[in-house]
Order: sequence, then structure tokens, then C-alpha cells
Amino acid sequence: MRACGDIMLSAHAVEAQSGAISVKPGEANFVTVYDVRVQEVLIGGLRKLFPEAHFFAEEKDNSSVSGEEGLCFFIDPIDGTTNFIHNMQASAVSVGLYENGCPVFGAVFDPYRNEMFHAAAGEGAYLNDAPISVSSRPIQKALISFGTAPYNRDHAKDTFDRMRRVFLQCADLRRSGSAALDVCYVACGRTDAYFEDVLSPWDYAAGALILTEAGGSITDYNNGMLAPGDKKSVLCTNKSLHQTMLGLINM
Ligand code: LIP
Repeated sequence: MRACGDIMLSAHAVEAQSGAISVKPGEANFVTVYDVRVQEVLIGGLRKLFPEAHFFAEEKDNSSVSGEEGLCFFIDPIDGTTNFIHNMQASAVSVGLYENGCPVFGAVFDPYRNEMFHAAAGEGAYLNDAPISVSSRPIQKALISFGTAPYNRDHAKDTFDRMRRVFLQCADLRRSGSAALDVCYVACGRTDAYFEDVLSPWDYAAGALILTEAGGSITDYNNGMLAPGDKKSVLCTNKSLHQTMLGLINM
């Protein structure tokens, strides 16, 4: 993953590079040659170590991958691609490993801050070598991040109505542009909750284990478990805020 971070850091003026950016279905849904290269490096390396594993990744056809059988890696090669294109320096490489639909390992690497968030099932969550845990802040002191589901503009009204309700109860809101980092920031206590109306499994698969191993909660907006293969609404919290956040989101 660190080698993938180096690929990201090697990119300069991506928008000025002819042919470096392509558009995918949906609003403002971009992919760069760096996303594709990072994904190639990850899958190539992991396939040598786990030849029997399946791969569910953002920049490939996943129609033949169930994600619920045997070993499956959920890969977002560059989470926060639009940030990456703008050199916002708020993007991460995200790799989650599931076995028969259950999380086994998760890692999210931010090359700009040299921060590796990681967790193995039952063994706690870490930021680099230090253990991490969620906050215990109440809603009035909470810093809450959100996503705007930019590829799904039909969710705009619901998203901004939710933002307003939450904003009137918490300390303030934040929008990073990287779901994987948003989930990890709840895990390490920088923020206290995160919500987004529509995310793909590669956005949250790795962060979900890191968050639960750090003592947090992650569900969909109906308080349901997140099956690893679906596009879902996602609510992450420090656990103590989960019911309050479900109430504000579903009001
Ligand atoms: C993005 C997420 C972001 C979300 C976008 C998209 P990508 O991931 O990190 O939070 O709002 O819809 O899913 O596409 O840059 O890997």
C-alpha cells in the first residue's frame, strides 16, 4: 500500500496530463490513470499472496464477484479521486479483506499524512503503530462529517435536509471528500459520526472493521448491517451517538 501511496504522490498536475482523466456513469464520477495503476499494483501483488481470492474493486467489472464466498478483497485504489485530481491531498488507498462475507482485515493508507489505519478482526484498531479508539463526545460537542453522494444528485435534497437537522444539534459539520478517511477519523476520535446517503462497498469495507475494532458502530440508515457487496446508505458513529444520529437522519 505504501508503494501505491508513492504512485499517488508522484502525480503532479493531473488535470494538465492529456488523457489522464476519464468520466464514468453518474454525475462528476471521474477515474484517473493513477486509480487504474494503483489497482493493478494492488491486485497483482495480492493475487500472488492469495491466488484463491476474489477481487471487488472500483475500477473493474465486478458482475461475476459475489463478495460473500471465500476470500474477497474490496479495493478502492484512490478513495477521494476528485480530491486527488484537485490536489486537495485528502485521498487514501483502501483495502478490506472479507472471508465468507465477514470482515477479516482492513487497511486505509493516507500517503499525504503518512497515516496507515489498520485492523484485524478481534485484534483492535491502529493508526500506524498506536492503538486507536472512538470518542465519547455527546452530540452537542460532536464534529460530524458527511458525504454529498455527488454521483447521485437525486439525493441532494435528502442529504442537505439531514445536514441541517444534524448541524442544529452538533458542534459543527465537515466534508472531506474521502469516505474511507471519514470512517477512520470516527475510529480514531477526530470526528464523532459520519453519514452519506449512497456509498459503494469499496468505500466502506476496510473502514468498517477499523471502526468496529475501535469501539464504533456502522450501519445503514435503517440500523441494518452492511452486506459487503451492496451500494448502501452509511452511518458511522462513536457508538454512543448512534441512536441519536439515526433519529436525526430519519426524522
Ligand atoms: C468517493 C467517496 C466520497 C463520496 C463519493 C465517492 P471515490 O469515493 O470517498 O465520500 O462522496 O461519492 O464515493 O469515488 O472518490 O473513490
